[in-house]
Amino acid sequence: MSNKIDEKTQAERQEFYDRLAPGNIAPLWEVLKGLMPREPQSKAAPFRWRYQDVRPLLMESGELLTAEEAERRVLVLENPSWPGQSRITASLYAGIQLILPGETAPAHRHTPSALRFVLEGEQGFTAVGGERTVMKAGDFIITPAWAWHDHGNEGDQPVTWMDVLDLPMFGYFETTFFQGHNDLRHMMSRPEGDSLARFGEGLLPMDPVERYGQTSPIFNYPYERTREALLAASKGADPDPHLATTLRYANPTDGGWPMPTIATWMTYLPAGAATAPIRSTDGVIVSVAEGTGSMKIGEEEFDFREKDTLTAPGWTWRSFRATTDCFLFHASDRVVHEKLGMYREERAGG
Ligand code: 1HN
Repeated sequence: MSNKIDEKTQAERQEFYDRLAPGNIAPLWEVLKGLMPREPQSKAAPFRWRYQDVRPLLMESGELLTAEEAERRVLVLENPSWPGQSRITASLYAGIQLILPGETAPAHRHTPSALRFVLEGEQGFTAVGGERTVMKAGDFIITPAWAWHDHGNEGDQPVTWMDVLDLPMFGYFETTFFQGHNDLRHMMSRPEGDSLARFGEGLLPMDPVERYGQTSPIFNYPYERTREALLAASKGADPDPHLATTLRYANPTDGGWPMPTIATWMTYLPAGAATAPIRSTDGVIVSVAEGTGSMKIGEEEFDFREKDTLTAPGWTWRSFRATTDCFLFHASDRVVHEKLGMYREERAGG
């Protein structure tokens, strides 16, 4: 189709379109290029939230209302491109949650899944589907879809963590269900550590156990173990140019990702090291478990330190540079891209 059209033709076409619109009909050829770009053009913006900026605001919110009043006292990390939409990437929600000493975030359940990446505190706990786990900095904890859960703090220091939920996905599909529990805390049916003992030791129960469908039966992947594994793995092989030493979290029953909608992995990058640029279709969230350094996202460079959160849009080059030893937790919707045949990545240089 020629791009040069005269005014008369344009007017004729417009007149035609105007007659289509009232019947909720539209010409594809006017929108085709927008529907089918040559490659993904994420509307998301790259961004970094410094924990030193977020923390004082979070503590201030702790003086304004209780965890119980708030249901969940969270400051949402909003992608600059989507104010008010509770999205950090196109398909994921993230926020920073605070539980003060003695508080409880009341029991409820919902069809979206959640992960917690713990930032601060030693004596916070989360209870999921009848089992409790202590929350320690760097732990990756899962709340499966439709599992009852509540959180508490039995120490004398604040407890904080990053929440990531697949809420925008559920919003898109219009499939969100939510239910409050009658009690502040739901009933425990297993001792602490039960899941890790049964599923997290390279052993599995003899009879298959269907606990949470497509979600890993391990619901706390402790940082201590992840960190140790990464350090040991870094000694056994040269770092990958793009991934350095990266291990992905896994569901021990099938080897797949631990959650049906959110992929998670951790990268170890020693002081002075850097990675070559990589881009992938998934928009990525990074939480800095340890270390200082910088992340280049597209043309922008963000320095970071411990507990900062960063986000990189899909199909945007990203790379790291470590000033001190870095442990970088990642979360994205890559698992969904893989299942739906949408996942692509590209690696440069190296
Ligand atoms: C939620 O249930 C939690 O359980 C955290 O801690 C954040 C954000 C939106 C909707 C539900 C939680 C949430 C949430």
